[in-house]
Amino acid sequence: MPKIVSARVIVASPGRNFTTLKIECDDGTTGVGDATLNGRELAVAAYLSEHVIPCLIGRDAHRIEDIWQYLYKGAYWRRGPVTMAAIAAVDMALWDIKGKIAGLPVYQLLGGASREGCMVYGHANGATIADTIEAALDYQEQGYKAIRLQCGVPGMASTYGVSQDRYFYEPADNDLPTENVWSTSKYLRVVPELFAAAREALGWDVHLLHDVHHRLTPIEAARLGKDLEPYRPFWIEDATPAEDQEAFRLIRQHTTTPLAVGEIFSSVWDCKALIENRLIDYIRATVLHAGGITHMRQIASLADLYQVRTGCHGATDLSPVTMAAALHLGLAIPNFGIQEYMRHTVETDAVFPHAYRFADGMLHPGDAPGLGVDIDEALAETFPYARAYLPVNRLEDGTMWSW
Ligand code: GCO
Ligand code: MG
Repeated sequence: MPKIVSARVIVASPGRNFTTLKIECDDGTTGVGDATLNGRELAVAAYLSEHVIPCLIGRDAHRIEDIWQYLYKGAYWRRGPVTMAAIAAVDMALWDIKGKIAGLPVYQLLGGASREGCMVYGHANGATIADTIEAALDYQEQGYKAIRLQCGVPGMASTYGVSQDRYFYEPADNDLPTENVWSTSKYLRVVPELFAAAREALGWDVHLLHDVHHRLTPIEAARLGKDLEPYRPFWIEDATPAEDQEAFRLIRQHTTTPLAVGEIFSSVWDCKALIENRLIDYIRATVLHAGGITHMRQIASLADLYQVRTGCHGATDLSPVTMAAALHLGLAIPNFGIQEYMRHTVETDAVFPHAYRFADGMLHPGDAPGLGVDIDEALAETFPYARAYLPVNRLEDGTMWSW
């Protein structure tokens, strides 16, 4: 058996902050896992170092399911983003180790490829509709089959999803939270105009997506879904905050626009009612924030029973380790839908050399044994952690709102 002899947490900021776990076995095999929780990176690092790593030493690295159950049930305090990101990092690292020992890419261990690659969506954004369309045309040119559209809202200084940089989007931008201002009525006017312009410019062969980022009430979300129907969006995402799961029934009653939810979910229990009641079409939970490959596979299996497909979160605050793990799972499961792909910076890619590659609008995890991704620890050390928060959001009268 490959015995776990050491594990360490690496917190580094190559372009943005990442928390990474590296596990080492007595035969010298190593595995990596991503434990990044945006704006709360050190909480997971401490959870791993203080409370998880001591329990791992001496265990058989092959017993992935048993270790998962040990960490989940053994903590007594179940679920939550910090706990589940920590368990996820261990889980990813153990799958990586198993694959390396077997000499197989992880997707082979999960049943083998069910498709040629994982369709991804790119991110087109701009201060104006015209800028966003220009960016979207660029993605179309590069072969993307699916594009997320976000644009600035006239009369508002900043909008979720709209970046300063043409290629890279990074909302965690300050060592104390930036304050944004939000107006639902201004926003609801601009999105249908954006989609109309996009269909005009891009045609009908490309999938178009949009992220509402938890900002609408159920009836406002129903209105947006209805207004976008003529443009056949692939989905609208996080239309209303998903703690209120019943709210999705109301949205459903009014629109056939597909609904995607779940990037902040931490376990199958967050997904269960939405899936079983057929209130959503795509589940966006990830291998990182929802307990690793082992648990995400369970979520996908439940979803498959109800014809719900995956559309896993893949923003830049999920490291290339998560992207690799998501692609192995996405390639293997029967009900893969789409994978978010927000490109990492050059610095991030250099610190995390990886085998996954983009071609024809799809990402493929590659055929390196294990996850096919590593961390260059010496290079990581040259990018020290610096506290960075996501913004907060207020209505125009100062009321706190969802960012
Ligand atoms: C997405 C997400 C991100 C999040 C970010 C928070 O759909 O990609 O909404 O942009 O805001 O991951 O850490
Ligand atoms: Mg989102």
